[in-house]
Amino acid sequence: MIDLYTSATPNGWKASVTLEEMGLDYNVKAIDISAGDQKKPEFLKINPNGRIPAIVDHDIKDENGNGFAVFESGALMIYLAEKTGMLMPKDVQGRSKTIQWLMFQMGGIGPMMGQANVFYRYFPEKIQPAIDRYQNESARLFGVLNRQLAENEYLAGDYSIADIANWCWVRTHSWSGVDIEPFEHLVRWRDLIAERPAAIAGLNVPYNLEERMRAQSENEEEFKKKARKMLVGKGE
Ligand SMILES: N[C@@H](CCC(=O)N[C@@H](CS)C(=O)NCC(=O)O)C(=O)O
Repeated sequence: MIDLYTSATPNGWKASVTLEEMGLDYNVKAIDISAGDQKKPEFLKINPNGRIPAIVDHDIKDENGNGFAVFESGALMIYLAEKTGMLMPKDVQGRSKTIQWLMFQMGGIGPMMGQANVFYRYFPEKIQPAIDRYQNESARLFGVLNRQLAENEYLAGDYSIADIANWCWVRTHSWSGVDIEPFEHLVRWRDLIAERPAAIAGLNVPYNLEERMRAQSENEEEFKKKARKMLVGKGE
């Protein structure tokens, strides 16, 4: 059995959508990142970086006889793909293509959209050059995905962990203030994956997303305050 430590964020959904797609049994351990659960000593033993997501695979023991822990969402997805033989080709080139588009998300889409969220959404001071920089870079990266998807149904051959990783972020584009309507192939792909039962199920981990969105829009200021507190240690 696998324990999944997660929150309702794009990086968290990457793990839950992957587990759902693979049909693996897993226990959800909700981590309240605004309360700082991810910095507690017991969680740092699982993820020394103090962030979600992380998994502990109790089917495999580490050198101390504990379940095997995996942190960093991209590494976690590769681990699960290799464990199950699903969602990543086994031949060297196919595997490399999948990992290339996965790393594109890890090193590009995630950090750029993440920083766009910080400067556009969470910081009270509106630093326009920083907002422009991260939104423009996110849009440029969307253009790269769009060009790849113009010629390919999915990013790297068949549907894979690379699609899941990018999709979990791209679908939140409006939170980062970046429009995807100009990218018609990206919109097609976004809508295609959104219909997958496992994608829908994964987005509802650790709790019902629609209910959360409703609560969040009613309390947007409260939500932003918590996010600022997490980012800079104070919420005002
Ligand atoms: N590179 C990491 C990033 C993980 C990450 O930034 N997680 C965020 C949520 S999306 C988090 O745990 N934030 C809490 C914090 O910054 O303390 C990964 O892909 O796993």
